[in-house]
Amino acid sequence: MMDRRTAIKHLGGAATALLLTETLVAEGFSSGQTAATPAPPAGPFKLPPLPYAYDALEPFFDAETMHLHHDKHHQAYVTNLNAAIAAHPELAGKTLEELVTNPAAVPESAHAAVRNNGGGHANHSFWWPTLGKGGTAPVGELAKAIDTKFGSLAVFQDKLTAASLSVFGSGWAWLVKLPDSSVAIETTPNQDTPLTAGHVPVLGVDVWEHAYYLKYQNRRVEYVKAFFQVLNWDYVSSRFSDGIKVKATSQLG
Ligand code: MN3
Repeated sequence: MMDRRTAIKHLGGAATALLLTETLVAEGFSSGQTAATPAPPAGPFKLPPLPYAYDALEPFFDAETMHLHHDKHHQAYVTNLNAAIAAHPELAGKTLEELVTNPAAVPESAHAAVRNNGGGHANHSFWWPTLGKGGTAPVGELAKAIDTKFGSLAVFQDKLTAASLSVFGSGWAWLVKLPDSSVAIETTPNQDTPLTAGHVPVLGVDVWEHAYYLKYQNRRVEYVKAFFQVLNWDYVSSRFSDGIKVKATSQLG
């Protein structure tokens, strides 16, 4: 018995067109007037794998939230950023850091897409490795910088918590390294990143509801407390000491 493709070769005219259409539909392609949902462009940006198990931060950050947050929300930023690049070929070849630190180089029609999705990809790529339960306090140069600025770790944690609660709607609270190597707390709305202002994130709290609503509902303060339980102080301290600019850039690749 002939399969469909062999059959098509033996037919002509309208019959071929009809069979071809049916074959394409059967194989998952759209036909005629039915608009296909185009497959998202495969690159150039990729979702980095979560650097630990989805349940590694239990019971503070639950596995279901981690799946949704990483696999769906972060993936969506990557997918939408790739779509923006595909629609603006002049952006091809730019690194993520170039896109988020130099908005002037992005055409007006791509500004919002790159700001939101490039920022979302940068912020989340930065964020995942800063979690993971390593150490209970900053060490080395970061410990000194926090003490110099805030007086103690406890005061810093109170101020970062207050900053996290002060974000109206969606955004982030950050500890950043300033060009003079001191540290400061700042907040950004939506997926804006401190990198755009030349400030390098040291650690950050994602206060989008997608980060906590399943487990904590409207109790953002409990989520921020949980954040401090899963913050990988060893990692953020070593990033700070290692020449944070270089590390920040490589993390955005
Ligand atoms: Mn998020």
